[in-house]
Amino acid sequence: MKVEEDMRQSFDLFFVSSNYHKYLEVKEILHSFGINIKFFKYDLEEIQSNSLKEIAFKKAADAFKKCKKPIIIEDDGLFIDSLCGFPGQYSSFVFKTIGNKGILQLLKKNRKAKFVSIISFCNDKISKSFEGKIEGNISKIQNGKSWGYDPIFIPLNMNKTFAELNKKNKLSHRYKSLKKFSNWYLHMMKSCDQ
Ligand code: ITT
Repeated sequence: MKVEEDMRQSFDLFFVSSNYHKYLEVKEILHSFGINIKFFKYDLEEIQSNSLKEIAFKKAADAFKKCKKPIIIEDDGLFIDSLCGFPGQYSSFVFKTIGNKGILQLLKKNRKAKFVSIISFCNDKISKSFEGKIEGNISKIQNGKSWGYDPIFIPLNMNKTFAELNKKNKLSHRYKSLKKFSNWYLHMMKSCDQ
């Protein structure tokens, strides 16, 4: 009953992105926390910055200006230790250019990496961000069929890539940032109602 109430309260929330794969994961994860979202497909403006948080903040402002409803956006990065954090904030561009094949060719022994997700919420009064991280390693070859870097990222203490795991949405960087967001959002919606 409580979850149904929360879902009704959170109905008018949009996920703004050009990436449908991200939307499907965000939708499934938020649904498990009792929050419904709708997709607003839009190619967000991305500033050049070393900070994912700053990029996310600007993306959220751009998304709210366009959508004119409460929105969330996400900015992600894959940070590889031996490449001094590359591709990091350039993950989208690097995937479209050299792709997983190119990344694998750059790596030798040290394969440590982490995925970072920043979820930013924005409405007419509030702008707020939530971060989630997952440590792991880059595989030696691509394993499994999925989107983005999923076929080459192995979460720490596991032996399968994100593409091969069926529980990705219960442990990913995205799951962690959305969990923090959901706690805050449901609390805020509840206090607005009182
Ligand atoms: P937006 O329109 O939402 O910005 P985008 O794809 O450009 O979509 P990002 O800038 O956040 O999004 O891109 C980071 C890139 O990192 C993304 O394009 C994927 O290639 C990759 N990526 C992010 N999260 C991933 C995940 O969970 N699994 C695989 N690849 C991921």
